[in-house]
Amino acid sequence: MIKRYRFGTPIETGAVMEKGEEQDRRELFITQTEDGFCYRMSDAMIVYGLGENTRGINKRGWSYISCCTDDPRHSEGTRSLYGAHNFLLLSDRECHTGLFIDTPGKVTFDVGCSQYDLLQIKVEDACDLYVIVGDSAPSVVQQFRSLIGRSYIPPRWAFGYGQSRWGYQSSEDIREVVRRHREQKLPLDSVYLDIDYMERYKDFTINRETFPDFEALAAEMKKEHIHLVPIIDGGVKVEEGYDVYEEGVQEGYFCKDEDGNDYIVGVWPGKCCFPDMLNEKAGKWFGRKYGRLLEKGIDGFWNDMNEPAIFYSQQRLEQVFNELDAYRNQNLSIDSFFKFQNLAPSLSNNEEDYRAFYHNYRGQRIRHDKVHNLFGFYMTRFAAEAFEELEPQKRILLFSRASYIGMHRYAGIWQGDNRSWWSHLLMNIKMMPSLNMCGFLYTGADLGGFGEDATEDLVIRWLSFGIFTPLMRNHSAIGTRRQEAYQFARTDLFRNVLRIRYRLLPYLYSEYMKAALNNTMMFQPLAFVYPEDARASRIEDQLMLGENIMIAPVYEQNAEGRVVYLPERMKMLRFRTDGSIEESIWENGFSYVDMPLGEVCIFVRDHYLLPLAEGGEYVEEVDFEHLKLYSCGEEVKPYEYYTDNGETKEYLLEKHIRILTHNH
Ligand code: MIG
Repeated sequence: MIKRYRFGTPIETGAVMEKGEEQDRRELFITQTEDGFCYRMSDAMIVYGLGENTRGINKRGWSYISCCTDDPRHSEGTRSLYGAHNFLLLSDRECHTGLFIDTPGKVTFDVGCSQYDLLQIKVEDACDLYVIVGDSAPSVVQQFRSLIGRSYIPPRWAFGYGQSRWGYQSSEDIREVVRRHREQKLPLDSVYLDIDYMERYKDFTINRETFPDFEALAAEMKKEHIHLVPIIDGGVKVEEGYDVYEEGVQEGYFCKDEDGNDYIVGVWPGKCCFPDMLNEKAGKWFGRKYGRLLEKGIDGFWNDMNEPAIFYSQQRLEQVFNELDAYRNQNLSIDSFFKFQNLAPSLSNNEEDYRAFYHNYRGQRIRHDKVHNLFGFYMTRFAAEAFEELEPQKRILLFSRASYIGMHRYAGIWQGDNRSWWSHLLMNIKMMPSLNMCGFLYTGADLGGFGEDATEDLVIRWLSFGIFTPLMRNHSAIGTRRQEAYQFARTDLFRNVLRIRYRLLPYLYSEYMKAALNNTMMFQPLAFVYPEDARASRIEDQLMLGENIMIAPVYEQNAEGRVVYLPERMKMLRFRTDGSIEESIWENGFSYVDMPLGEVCIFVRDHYLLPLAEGGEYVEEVDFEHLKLYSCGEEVKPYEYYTDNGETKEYLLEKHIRILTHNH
């Protein structure tokens, strides 16, 4: 049951499909405070949700701020990442309640941080509050998901392995990446083009000096079953003669400052303007520009810097220069030194700058901070709507860095600038169910870590988890140690891990499609499947993946295995490095399981089965028809196997589901 309560007159976000009738606020079970809501949590209550965020699956004990932020330090202390996902699920034995705060501005969730038993929510602007009651946690999620609409469905090739790096400078660099994967028999389906492919970081341009043969390259790659996936940035370079800039100026498509002038910020290309992504006309115009790359044979994109990230605003830059100058002849002491030192960093993503420009949204001038969390959403939405127009029959890969709930219908997200740290591998694991609750199914983190130097063992372990995430992309920052699968000594271990992904593809794709079409989760906390098991409800480093299996990744350096909690007896499939699979039965309880580097262990639930393919070096090579079934127990639940052509948009469940029961 879903009820909507209204507080003030909120700005439309586009998050939900149908708002439903407004309810009487006096019936609300949580307390309304001066600036939000307050609720006393029972000791046993677990608070799930909040999508893209740091910390645990259980969000208790910390406070989070929904405010899309480009912050490359994802630490325990971080309160905001790139997405704003205002959904919580309060769950204990007696009740399961979902809360969705629909408002495009800032929201603070203090989940027992200030006071351990209080959930305190601060909302800056008007909002709709949706309260969802169900008889189990999954049922609340399913209702919420039906409220916000069906999740994005990518083309099937996008479930293949992708290689990315900021710093692939030329067509030759791209060819080399592909060649080395193919030579080493490391499966691969896509190579990402970071900002280096553009002419001086200008959206929708190609650097013809370094990518003279861009179209031919795309065609050649396609023959090798490789898709090129270029990046698009949120800011448009200010440059005379650059048509996107000039059209934007002429048509008034850019965000304006207080006085109605185009608002100028510094981002990648230096000075930029922000297209008014919230404005219908401007958004459509920007969206259609993606067509330029579609025409060149591109069928996938990633949208970056759309929080939107600001390195500096022109106004503040001048101020800071002046202030810096004032310190020049001072004796910098404890009072002044730190102020001085903070001046330059205060330039980036400064809150004041977000209050200094305006959108024209649904005919109204609205200050940016009031709708901040919608910028990346609408940039992505207009791109997706343009694809719908330009290529109505075809699925196009699209994912974004910034997001708000509602964007999940149009695209996926990646989890931003993590680092090559073991703790970030664990964070990646914990974030998956939270994201799924909020509708984001097509998602994954930069495998191997984006910032800092990766080590071989970290990349192998991270890939060993990444083989389960729908978006499986190895990405890293310029200047860091190279971390492609062929860069390390033990290529055979990488090959083994990547091959497992391709063997799992029929199951992963099937589970993805069912999750999208039934509004269910692909990654669930153990508690969702074993609600009666108190131990299971506290396990955060193992996940249920689809209906049939459990995973328990290794996320610590030099570990040779780990303790696994089995809520019931299961069959473990050990994928050995020689390609064979060893099967063993494990009883319920805690067990130590050996998991040497390069081996992967998957737990099949009792009375369930796991279908596996032979594998392949790219998705198209995988045989989705002839599968080998591995089952736990004699009598297994028939498996509802979803397959389709992976390209077009007829998704009907009835048509594409087949029942698998035993090997033929
Ligand atoms: O300020 O395009 O998160 O994936 O490689 C950095 C360069 C800008 C941030 C993205 C990252 C990408 C990088 N971008």
